[in-house]
Amino acid sequence: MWDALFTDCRLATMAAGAPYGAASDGALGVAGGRIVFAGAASDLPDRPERLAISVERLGGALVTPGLIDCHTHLVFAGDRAAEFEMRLKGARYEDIAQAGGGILSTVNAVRAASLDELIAASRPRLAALIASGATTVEIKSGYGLDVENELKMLEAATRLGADCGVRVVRTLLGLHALPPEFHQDRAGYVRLVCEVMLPEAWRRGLVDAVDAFCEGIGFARDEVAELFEAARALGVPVKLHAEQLSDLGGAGLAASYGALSADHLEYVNEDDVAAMAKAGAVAVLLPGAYYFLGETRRPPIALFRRHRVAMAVASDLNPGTSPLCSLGAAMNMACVLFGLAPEEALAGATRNAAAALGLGEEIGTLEAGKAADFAIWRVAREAELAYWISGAAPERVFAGGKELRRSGRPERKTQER
Ligand code: DI6
Ligand code: FE
Repeated sequence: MWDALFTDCRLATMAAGAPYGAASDGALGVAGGRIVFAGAASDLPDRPERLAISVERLGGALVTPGLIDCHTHLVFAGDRAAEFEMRLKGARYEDIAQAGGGILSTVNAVRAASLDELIAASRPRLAALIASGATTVEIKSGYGLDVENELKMLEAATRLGADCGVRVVRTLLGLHALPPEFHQDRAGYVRLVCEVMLPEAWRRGLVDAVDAFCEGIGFARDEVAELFEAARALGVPVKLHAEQLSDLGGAGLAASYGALSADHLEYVNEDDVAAMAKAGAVAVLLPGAYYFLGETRRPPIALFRRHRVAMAVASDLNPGTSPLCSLGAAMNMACVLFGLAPEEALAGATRNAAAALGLGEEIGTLEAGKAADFAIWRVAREAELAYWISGAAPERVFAGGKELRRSGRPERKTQER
């Protein structure tokens, strides 16, 4: 017997092929935390009551894969509202960074926080993402910038995932900014990240991928290449913040290392888009940062489509450039600001986001064999998921077949037969 069977619903399976991969009179079967059936109710092998312990009719609701936020910096302490005020008065993000503010002000707050304080400060942000429908969230380090504090951030991310019952994918972002103590010694810091920070995080099982900020105010291509060599030697997957504010050829470099994704990409050139297509790297679009920084140059969506580069959409949740705790809002911005179709935005927050995390076999679509991560939405049209500026609210969210408790609403008892 299956554990649960949901019927009388529309399934947006998001399996590759038709938009939404929709089944209108759908059914979703779950057993042992995995999907055992996803398709038309007429294809069920037996009568519902004979198949599952619990059978629920969903009254025509829409069921989608659990959303996947494949790019966040949600573990941090403090905030950057003062910097926001400075920018509104005309200061540029890059100038604030160069004057020692920006990322480094969050580094000071993170270093001063204990592990428990960091977890407590970050938990509401993860809870908000879950309330927006997320069942998998990637979290980057990058505000510790020394071995002890980067490990503390990765530990906080690990604990948050376990506490909240969602899958958390941890990315080491040691090359996010140059810490003040290495001001005269860039090469020394890059060496520390490659030779100590990454191997130590990997040895402790605290890291799933590595990332770097390849930018004029971040790190150069050759410094990133050094990190990617170290990651390759250990077998750690790589991804890259590339071409957010200028074109340094980061996306091409990432592609040459078989990166899972290149992220931002406002300034990417066509050769590098072609290289990404060849490498199968996902283009992760981060409209929250584009919006919050008041950028005007959009990522080249038409080129991604033409070269068949898969596009993901993520929140980039961080205190400096994207204080955004809703994946639905990021989907809305991807449509309004970048011109994605609503089904592209949903694919970007499900199937393509899974690929950007190297988890395409495990999550991202409603298909038999995958984890039973899904969300139920009381909407009449699929496009509504990208329509609300603040994001649509899922009625219920399941991760690994278990219903997640959401703030303000007691856990719902499943109807037993
Ligand atoms: N790009 C971003 O948009 C964030 N990090 C990065 O590499 C910004 C991080 C911050 O300003 O705190
Ligand atoms: Fe980012």
